[in-house]
Amino acid sequence: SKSQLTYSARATTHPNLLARKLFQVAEAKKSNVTVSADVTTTKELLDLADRLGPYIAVLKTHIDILSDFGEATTEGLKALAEKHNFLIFEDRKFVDIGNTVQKQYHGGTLRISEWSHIINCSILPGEGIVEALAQTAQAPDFPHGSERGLLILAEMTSKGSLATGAYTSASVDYARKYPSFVLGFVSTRSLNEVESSVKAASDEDFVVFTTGVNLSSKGDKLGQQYQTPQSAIGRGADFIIAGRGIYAAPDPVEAAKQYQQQGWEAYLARIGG
Ligand code: 6AU
Repeated sequence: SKSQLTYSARATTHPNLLARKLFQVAEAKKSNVTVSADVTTTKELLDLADRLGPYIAVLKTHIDILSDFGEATTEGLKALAEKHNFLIFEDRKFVDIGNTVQKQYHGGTLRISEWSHIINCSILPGEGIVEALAQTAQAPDFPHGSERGLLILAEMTSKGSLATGAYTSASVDYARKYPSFVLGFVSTRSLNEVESSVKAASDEDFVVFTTGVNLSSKGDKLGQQYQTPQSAIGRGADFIIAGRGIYAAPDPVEAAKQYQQQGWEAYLARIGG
């Protein structure tokens, strides 16, 4: 497993170009925090991105919950990602046949492929969804090819999640089959021990994003289940995702700094620093 290595070591050797960038950003900013900016207007989203930008590695959006999505949203996000050196992760959770997800990802109302570095999908439809999204992002005429990557939603944090067992192990299989596009997983732990029918490449280094991270709550009334930054990183997370723990805190900037510090200390402890 590569989880004992520093982010900068992983940045130099990683087979995936966007993963290299992600690790470089984390190292430069000393942050493994992804903020889940689940607000519902462009103004709130861009305000949060600008205020929290210095303390985060990734900004995660649910772009379809905005009541006023438009050109100003995506232009604003792109400019702030440049200004603060963070990556954008649209949490669209694609889950359909290949022909449909290609149209949802590229073009359409949301034009996700134009502005989002990272996307995620469920593998419920089978391998074809990964193949279809990779085909779009890696087409010869697609302009941002080296800056696009996919996280496979291999597990979920909600109570009673069905993303377990054979589903999780197929997630690992597909990640291994499309290593130039799949960055890694959204999962609650490292998946190194999960059995897979596909052999691991010698330079394999999937990136683990763990969500459901919150310092002040154990869960919500709709089945969300939380853990702390320390526990997530102890279980193998490389990046921690926090939503309400940060944006709904009395002072979101202070909260972002606190998650940044705790996430970084847990990472340093893991690499033996
Ligand atoms: O910290 P919260 O509970 O306010 O927000 C958690 C965020 C939300 C969810 O849509 C998302 O993380 N999420 C995901 C993702 C990122 O794919 C998977 C999952 O299993 N649980 C989860 O909460 O934006």
